[in-house]
Amino acid sequence: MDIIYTDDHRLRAAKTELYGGELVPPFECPERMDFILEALKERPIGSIIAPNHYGTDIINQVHDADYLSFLDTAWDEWQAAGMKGEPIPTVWPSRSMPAPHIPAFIDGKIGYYALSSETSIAKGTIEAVHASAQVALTGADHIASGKAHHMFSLCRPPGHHASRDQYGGYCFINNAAIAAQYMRQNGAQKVAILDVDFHHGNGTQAIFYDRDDVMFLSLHGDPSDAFPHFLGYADETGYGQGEGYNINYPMPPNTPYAAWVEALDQAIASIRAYAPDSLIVSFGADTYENDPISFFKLKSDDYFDMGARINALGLPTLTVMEGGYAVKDIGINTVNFLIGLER
Ligand code: Q9C
Ligand code: ZN
Repeated sequence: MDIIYTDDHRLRAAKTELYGGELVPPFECPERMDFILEALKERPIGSIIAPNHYGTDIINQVHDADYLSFLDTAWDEWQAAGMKGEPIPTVWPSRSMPAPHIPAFIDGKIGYYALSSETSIAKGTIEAVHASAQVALTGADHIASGKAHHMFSLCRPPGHHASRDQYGGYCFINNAAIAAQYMRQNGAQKVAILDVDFHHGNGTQAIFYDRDDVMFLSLHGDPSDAFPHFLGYADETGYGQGEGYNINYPMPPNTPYAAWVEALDQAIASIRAYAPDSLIVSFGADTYENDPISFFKLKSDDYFDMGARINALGLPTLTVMEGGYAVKDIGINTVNFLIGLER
């Protein structure tokens, strides 16, 4: 399996994340990629290739134009307003302000376009975000064109929390969603997205909620106890045409692989019944027992089995990197998954 990767992710090097009432170094850091690259060097599974450039057409089909131009200028506008730290939202259009105008001043705009406050924007963020999107599109192209049966898009920053017009949870452009949209435009009638990151893929769910041509399935920490808290419950099953094509598997704190894999097998059975032309796996290594911000109890060897079960579907499969923060083990666990996928 070949890997799409670019060093341009390093342009995203924010200094701060709002965590536990303090500004700390971001969990979503460039070193994450170094550990994965190191593990891929020790156990090579294919070539590491640079992304192609597909422009912004597909990105514009998934995200709103005003949101994308906000991302383009947020850092500059924040600087111009004389702010000292990195852009972090402090105000939102809350339930009691239900029909918001889009404010002109950057403080208000940030609150409008952010779904959470831990993710600071920094100089270079937007460049890295667009590079990550091209990494996803390149992987989608290899699958859609039939050039490859498996591809790994080593995206950073991740994408699954980003909705049509909101960023947060370390995500800005939804890489898995644009990959799915690319596949739909290039021969696939039906695409399934299986999200195995610890966190619910709220952005991906929202983007495809009313569609039956892209099925979304997510295994994640129960949102009652885990980020993003306000989406990812089992009763969210799709809307309109999309009814029945969204499936959530929330699981409680300390879930071990033995319980997690029962949900995976159910998800796999639903994907098989849907019979998509291709599969996208939103892969996060944050289900790991030692992940610093998550609460499942998966062990390193479990990732081989996870990959092998997904491979048994026999579908052309693009794996897109999402989260995973136990930096020293994220490489081992990610490569274990990829090796499992080819078993
Ligand atoms: N107390 C991804 O894995 N904050 N994003 C968690 C925990 C946000 C995770 C706070 C976590 C976002 C792509
Ligand atoms: Zn995650």
